[in-house]
Amino acid sequence: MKFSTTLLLLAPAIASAHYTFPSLIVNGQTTAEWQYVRQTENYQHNGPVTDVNSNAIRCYERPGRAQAQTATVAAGSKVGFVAKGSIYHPGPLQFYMAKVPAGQSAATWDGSGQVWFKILGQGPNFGGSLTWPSDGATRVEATIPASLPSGEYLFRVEHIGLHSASGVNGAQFYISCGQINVTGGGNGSPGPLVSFPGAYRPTDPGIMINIYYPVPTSYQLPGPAVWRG
Ligand SMILES: *[C@@H]1O[C@H](CO)[C@@H](O)[C@H](O)[C@H]1NC(C)=O
Ligand SMILES: [Cu+2]
Repeated sequence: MKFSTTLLLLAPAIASAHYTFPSLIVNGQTTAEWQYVRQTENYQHNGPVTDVNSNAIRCYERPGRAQAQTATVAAGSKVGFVAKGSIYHPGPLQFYMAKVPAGQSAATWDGSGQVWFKILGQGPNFGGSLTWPSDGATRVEATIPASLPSGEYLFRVEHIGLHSASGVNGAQFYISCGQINVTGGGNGSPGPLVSFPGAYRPTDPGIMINIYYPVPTSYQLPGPAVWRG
């Protein structure tokens, strides 16, 4: 990986600080680590996914992990994740969901296929150098759309560290999938639907980008438009 001298000077000491999303926050309560969240491969080293074409880009699950439980949440309520280590790197925060197919369960379904829709996408604030709403956050949350049909879902958080993203596979993806059972939902039709891997390309303008020089004046979130319910 090549870095420009300018980039290194502007962004010192950024390589080692990583983070995970181990706990779901339901009804304002922080739950135990990996209780409702599928344990990720990086649960000890905290390192990111960098290959958007790998299966790890979906839920970053650790092979052989213990099965997680499924949390009950009301449609229209907020569900969040603890960011352990805090969101140290600059970049966008996104939440996706996927409905568990009939006959399967959130506990065991693998989340494959064109099944994922986005419920939140947070880009930067412009003016001077870019700042991001999730900078330094220790918890992040999204509202489950009130019109979302009831049922079991995977609930995926994604933060993309863009501090060294000017080359292919330089962006750092921090990901977790929670297991939730939505109650009191509506008759909405979530979309557009995408697959993981598949939703992103390494060269997407929101993934391969130098955020330091020249400072961008616009930013395109990777993936589909947000479904607003
Ligand atoms: C999900 O909620 C429904 C409605 O309350 C319930 O019948 C079902 O057993 C729940 N499933 C899980 C896995 O919690
Ligand atoms: Cu890091």
